[in-house]
Amino acid sequence: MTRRLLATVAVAALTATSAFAEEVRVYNWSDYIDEELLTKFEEETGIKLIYDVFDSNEVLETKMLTGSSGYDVVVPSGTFLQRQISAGAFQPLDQSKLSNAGNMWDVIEARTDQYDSGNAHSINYMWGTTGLGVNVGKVTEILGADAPMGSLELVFNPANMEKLAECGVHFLDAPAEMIPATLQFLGEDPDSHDPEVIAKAEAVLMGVRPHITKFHSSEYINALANGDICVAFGWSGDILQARDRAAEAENGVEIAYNAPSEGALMWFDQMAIPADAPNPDAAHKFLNFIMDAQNMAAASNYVYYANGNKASQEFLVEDVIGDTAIYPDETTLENLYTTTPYPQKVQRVVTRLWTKIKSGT
Ligand code: N2P
Repeated sequence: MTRRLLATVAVAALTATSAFAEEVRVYNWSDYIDEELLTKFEEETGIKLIYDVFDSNEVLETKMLTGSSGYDVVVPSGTFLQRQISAGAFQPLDQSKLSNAGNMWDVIEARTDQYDSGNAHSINYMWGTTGLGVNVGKVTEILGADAPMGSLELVFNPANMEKLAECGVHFLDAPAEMIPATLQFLGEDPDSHDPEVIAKAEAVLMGVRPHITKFHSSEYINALANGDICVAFGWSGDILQARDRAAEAENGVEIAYNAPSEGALMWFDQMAIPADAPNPDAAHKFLNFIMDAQNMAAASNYVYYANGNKASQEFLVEDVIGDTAIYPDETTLENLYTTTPYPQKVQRVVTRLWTKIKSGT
């Protein structure tokens, strides 16, 4: 028996008898970690880890603003984090408990500082872009060899979408990302907070609405990999995971991720500790475990997202650190935009618009 297997058995025995002295509850995005890390954390700390997943910032935000979520660590994206910090939802981190803080990457910290001043409440877990997942074979078959696979035209031009409906298209159920992308397509400021500008997204989205198979923020990984859909507007690493799942299945499906040539959203997912976390001490231990260079590299190598940990980079496989869809070069970076949180009043406009788009009426 290998050492790892022995340790796993030992942890299983501990779990069975509930012999853990304490527990920590983590709420993270789905398909966002190498699960071996969860066992490793329990082995190293003796703390029982309860790990739940979500696929929507809005769902997490409702829990954070209501309070008493019961979670010790959660992972909102930067814009949502900022709004939740203002609402008092998070506690400042105790830096004395984060001995691995020196591993973090100043370039990313400089960017996340705009959402969490001084990075006082959060650490960057992963970051990435939002764009186009395509089944190269099917899309070529349907739209021809000059299909705009790297352009927003693919999903916002009804002429294309009408044809693609035949093989299936998923959109993220994420208004704070889909509306900016629509505005970018129109040549407007994707970060506009002007209700009149935001309203312009409606006609575009309604125009393609009849051809959207589903609004969902995690099913598209398997749907793309199995060939059940041919296009997804989704998150970079998720689409790269779909690419790998298809390759592993040897089902002849070729998936590619393209950040739209018009510009793509760059987002940052931040680990933070709720103000009312039941076990903030264990939460810091979890954060510090994640901030370990090898642990963070293992996570990125598994999920194909870039991370905010400079020291992890020497442990990243070439498929990750060498892929500009994951670690963008200067030219790719120039084509990425960021957003800022909608004020409450504007948020209501966005929520109303999105409900209307989803219902299609
Ligand atoms: C992981 C999705 C994380 C990216 N499945 C969205 N912030």
